[in-house]
Amino acid sequence: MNSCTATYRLYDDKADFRKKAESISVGMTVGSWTELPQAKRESMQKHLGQVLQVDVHEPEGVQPGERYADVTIAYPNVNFSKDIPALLVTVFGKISMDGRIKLNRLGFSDDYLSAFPGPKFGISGIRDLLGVYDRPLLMSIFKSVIGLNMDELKDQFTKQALGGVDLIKDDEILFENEFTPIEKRVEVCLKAAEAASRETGKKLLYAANLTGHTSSLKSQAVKAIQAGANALLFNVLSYGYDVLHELSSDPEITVPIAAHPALAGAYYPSQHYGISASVLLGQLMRLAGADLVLFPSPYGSVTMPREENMAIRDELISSALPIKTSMPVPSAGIHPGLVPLILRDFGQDVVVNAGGGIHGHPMGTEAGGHAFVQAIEAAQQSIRLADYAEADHPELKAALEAWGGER
Ligand code: 1AE
Repeated sequence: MNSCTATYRLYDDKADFRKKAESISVGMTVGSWTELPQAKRESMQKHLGQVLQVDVHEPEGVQPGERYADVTIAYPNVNFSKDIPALLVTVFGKISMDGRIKLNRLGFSDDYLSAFPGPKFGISGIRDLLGVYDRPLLMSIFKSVIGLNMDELKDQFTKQALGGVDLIKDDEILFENEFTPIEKRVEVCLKAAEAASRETGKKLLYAANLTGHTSSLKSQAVKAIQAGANALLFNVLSYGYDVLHELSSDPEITVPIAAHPALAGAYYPSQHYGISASVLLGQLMRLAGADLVLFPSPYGSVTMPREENMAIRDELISSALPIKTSMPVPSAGIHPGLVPLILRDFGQDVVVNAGGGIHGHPMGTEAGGHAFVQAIEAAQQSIRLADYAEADHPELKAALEAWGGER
């Protein structure tokens, strides 16, 4: 295939959708077709977009506002360079502002894909780093850390680590600051991780938030890695996918990158406008090289319809792409009572991720981690959480009393 494809859903009560599709395929490629002289048409032919499919949805009695068509258009590779900004502007630049239209899916040509090495680690690489192959992973999120000094930060890190988590990530709102600059907090936290590991017997990855001006990100990342960083967190949408692509494919960035979804809600929730969650948080995150991808779950505090959530998961783990898979991290408002649902929907290759669901535990942060570990043990053995809690697992019991159990 020497084209990339884009599938849109267009809403209109009356439009001739085929005509609309033709006008997109021409307007977003050669600009105008009928007005071109014959000689020019011949030279422009290789650039012309092609309508591949138009499926109109207008059942009898369709209500005003509900008539739509799913339209797929092929865009010749020759029109754009092999980077995500060029593809996005080609397939959804101007038309993203032209009426009720949502970009629902992308199709990548082999030629285009050849410019994307994808995640350096992916699911298998992260498991190798942690030495954990037979269960979901558990991640804890630093909370209320703005303004903390290094000792206070270390204290919170240690409590999380002793809770038995596999990964700890910075809060995405912790930026470069004078009290806990990235290279210092990496140094302090990783020392604390070593000490905790001696007690828990578990390895630990700490994803430090990479922030600052775009031009300083690489040097910040290298500084963090030289200080011992073994993972990074990155707010992809505020910088752009190309920044993640450059970081993830840089040979000097030798650690996994966790992609945070901050700002994604500005793009995907509308039925009529924007870019679907599975393109934003599934296809593009993986293509740009995210090893772990955070996104809202169907069950927590910031929810997303289950079907959309499963579509993200499918894009992250699909074997259709010639690059490594990305680890799904359904997040926001996760507590131990939700673990059976997470495992039902994501299986074992998932990171159970919580901030408030760990620090807000009635017996404290460390117990919060233990409660999740116990919930994962129970769910893996198909034991009801309430039964497992009664069998001498007081941390899980307290968590279920605080937040409720499986539904
Ligand atoms: C969807 C991102 C979730 C996130 O980054 C975060 O900080 C969640 O915190 P909790 O678990 O909701 O407290």
